[in-house]
Amino acid sequence: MAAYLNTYADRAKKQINPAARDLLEAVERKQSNLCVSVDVTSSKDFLSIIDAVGPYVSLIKTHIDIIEDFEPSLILRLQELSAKHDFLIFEDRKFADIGNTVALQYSSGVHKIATWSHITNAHPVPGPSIIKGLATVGLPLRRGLLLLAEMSTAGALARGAYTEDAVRMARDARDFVIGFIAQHRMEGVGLREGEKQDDAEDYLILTPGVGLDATGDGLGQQYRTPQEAVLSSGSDIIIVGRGIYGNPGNMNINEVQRQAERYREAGWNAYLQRLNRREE
Ligand code: S5P
Repeated sequence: MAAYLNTYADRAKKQINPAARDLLEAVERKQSNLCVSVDVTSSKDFLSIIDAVGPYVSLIKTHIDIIEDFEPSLILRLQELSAKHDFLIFEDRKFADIGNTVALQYSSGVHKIATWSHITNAHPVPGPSIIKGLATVGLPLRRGLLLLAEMSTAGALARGAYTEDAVRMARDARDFVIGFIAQHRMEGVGLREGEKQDDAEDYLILTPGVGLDATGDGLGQQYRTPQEAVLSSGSDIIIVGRGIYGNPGNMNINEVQRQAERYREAGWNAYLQRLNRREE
């Protein structure tokens, strides 16, 4: 049986990367495979959304560079909320440059991402050196990296041979690469000639493009339901943004909380169904 079909708790025990282990433990503790993507531009909205959805998530995803009134103290507030609600932090930086540059972007500048973000992600487009560069900064801090193996947008170029190469790059860097941003599982993908799938391989699949009420956003985004992502495609964590907070200009925080609860339940039920199906 593929390792990903085990419970989150069992899978946590077998992870060699501390961020992957901590994430799976938080998922199990909170009974939540929901990651909320907080794509808003004011610190106030950012913190109020996170405080509202905090009880229902195991992971908060940020785009810290879109905050217009960013100050380093925002990171302290974010860390306080992470401790208060028991979630990990994922800065969705999508690094895509040469090893030396990404190491600087990860460690330095005003945001100093590596100092506070447990997990970050990178496009595999530059080749294995991007992982090497990020690992020089992230590994000593016990961080984990996700590779973008696929994207949720219409016409995405990350498919076929590109996706296969991304998985091979991950297999060559098991200590740091904890999984993929993807729409499907990656077991059996990108095997080299004569190579057999390792049954113990257990990458985390984090899936954006999840929504219960919309099928797209008019700008290329494509949504599937939590059920489709977790049960049909084997995703481990659903990433939901606007499905939860709608239009930030016109936000009712009680409704944001209600939606987070709704998505948590949908994601968790799909996971329970996946476990049950395994026993049938
Ligand atoms: O393929 C992808 C990869 C990512 S990380 N498609 C995505 O949508 N994302 C991110 O997920 C995107 O940058 C955004 O922050 C979030 C989806 O937001 P939503 O509002 O469409 O749910």
